[in-house]
Amino acid sequence: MKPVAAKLLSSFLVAAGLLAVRPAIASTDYLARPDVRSFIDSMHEKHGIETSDLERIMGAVRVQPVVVRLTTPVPSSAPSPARSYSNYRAKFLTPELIAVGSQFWADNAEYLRRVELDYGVPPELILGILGVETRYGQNTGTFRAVDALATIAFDGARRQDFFRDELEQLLLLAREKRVDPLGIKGSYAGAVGLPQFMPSSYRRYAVDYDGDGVIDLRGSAADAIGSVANYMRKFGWIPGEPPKAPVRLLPGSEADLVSGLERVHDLLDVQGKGVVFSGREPPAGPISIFELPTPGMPSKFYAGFNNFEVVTRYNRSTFYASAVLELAEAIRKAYGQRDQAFAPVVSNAAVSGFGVIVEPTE
Ligand SMILES: [Ca+2]
Repeated sequence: MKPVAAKLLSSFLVAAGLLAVRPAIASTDYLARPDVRSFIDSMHEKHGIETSDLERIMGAVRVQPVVVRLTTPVPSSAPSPARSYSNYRAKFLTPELIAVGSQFWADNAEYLRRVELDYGVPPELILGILGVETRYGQNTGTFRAVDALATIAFDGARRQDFFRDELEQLLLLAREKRVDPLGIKGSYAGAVGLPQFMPSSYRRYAVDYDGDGVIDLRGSAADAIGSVANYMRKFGWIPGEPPKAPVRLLPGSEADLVSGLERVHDLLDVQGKGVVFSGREPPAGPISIFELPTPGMPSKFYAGFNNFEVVTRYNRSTFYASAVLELAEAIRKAYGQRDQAFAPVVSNAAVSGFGVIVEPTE
């Protein structure tokens, strides 16, 4: 394996080399814009980054019309196709992706074992997320993160403030990592690396898990694994608790009970309204009731617990979190690692004499 420090240096040189041979595009127009100027001024004042550096970076931004298109909501007047969970899950629950995930588990077995001990997060959850996000690194994104973030921040249809903040975070991240921000690649929304962290999450939650002194979510599977586990733990993953359970609702009670992502229900309350749970005993705490619809078929309904909400902190979607958990379970079965997905862990996060799992020491 190539040392990461050398890799960073070479990617910096590649970026610099590209800049030398490629003429800047539309730089003067972009730098003349008041909103871009004000961003540059605030980056200089808040963080002390040289104005000339900021002008070099922002002057090199290539606005990406495709990014605007991909991030612009469809007008509500347009006919919207009925949402189908069955179609959504079919993109990920493929024999091919399950096989790649199992191989990824085998290749990174040591880190995935350790991560469960360190963070109390089961390996299959990490595999579900990395599979849905980037197919284990096959699709980490081909846009320059600066282009994607600046395009949405200054020419996007919505959430401009959010993406301006992420652009700020990206420039700070590049400074900390001592790489040229123009060399960082990501998705059309500026998400980076195997786990597709936004720059703010990268700075807040990413960890160096292979211990080489560098955090590298694109080149190090170990760093990606540790970082996703840290993210899940920080957002409140509770070791050993199931994320969701299938439920049966009384006919006609759907409108009253389905709450989507919101955990607004009390267990006894919904049981009083005729909701029947299957599987293990539901954990304590408020629950959501969500629906996975497929046109032409009866909807499936589930109760979402704390750990389901944690997965949706990665992406606010019941489809997303459900597919992640299904993929996780399929890979765990294929890998033949355990009898039960999301089983309680015994860890150096310490199980007390009374069987209560307590916080890991860091
Ligand atoms: Ca590392």
